[in-house]
Amino acid sequence: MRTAVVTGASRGLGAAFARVLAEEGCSLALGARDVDGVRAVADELASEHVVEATAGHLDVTDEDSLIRFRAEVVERFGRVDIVVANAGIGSFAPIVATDADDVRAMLEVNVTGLLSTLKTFAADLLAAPTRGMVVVITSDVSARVFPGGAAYVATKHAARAIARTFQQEHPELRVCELRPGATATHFAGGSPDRDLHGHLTADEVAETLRTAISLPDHVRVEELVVRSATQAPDL
Ligand code: NJP
Repeated sequence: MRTAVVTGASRGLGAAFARVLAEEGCSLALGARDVDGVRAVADELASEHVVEATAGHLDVTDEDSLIRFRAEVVERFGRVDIVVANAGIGSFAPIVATDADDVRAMLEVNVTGLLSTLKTFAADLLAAPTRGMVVVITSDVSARVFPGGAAYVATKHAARAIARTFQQEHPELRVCELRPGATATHFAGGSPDRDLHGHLTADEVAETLRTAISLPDHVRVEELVVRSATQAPDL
């Protein structure tokens, strides 16, 4: 039974990815800063899908927090086969209205936090009995730009570069960049209950993860892009 780690699993896409992983029979190790929230997700999935699920405090901007979380996971399950690096934040403004604190916060979570997550779990993924897999949740904007998104877009371009570099540094692993379009979650002050025009649901995005984790070990799904059909196509 594979063990899957999901960062930022207390709600939104992270919780939806955890559901798909549970449905595919993975043991779950879920982390987020909202411990009550992430425990509720783990408890619900464990009872619904008869999988083992653990949840703990995790702040990806704090390397000690990652090290503690990783130690708990390894003690409980003894292996890590899949890491879904999902934790991320976003705030949006035209460049002339940029708030430096917002930029620093995004860089801390979306870039430094991602690097630290990969660093923390690299050895476990390389030692996994299956071919270790990393799924990096970037964005459909990881390879394009739009007005008002400069800082967030820059962090997701960086995340795409980090995912690709990690793959080159570890060709024995499978790195998948999952690029969601606008999705109805709490992201950037949004709401999962919003009118879905132009938005996907978190469950719709998470379905694409099922493909990547269900294919045999020798198949590497390198990139998944998913957008609402009502969103303008990327030309
Ligand atoms: O957002 P939200 P999503 N350490 O706000 C966690 C990308 N994306 O699910 O720590 C650890 O509902 C936070 O947990 P907590 C986006 O860039 C989204 O939509 O308890 N965890 C929560 O569980 C991001 O990478 C859209 O506050 C931290 C989760 O992250 C990913 O999808 C479009 C953390 C965020 O849940 C998931 O975002 C797109 C930290 N320091 C890309 N800081 C979209 N929704 O439209 C935050 O292109 N978290």
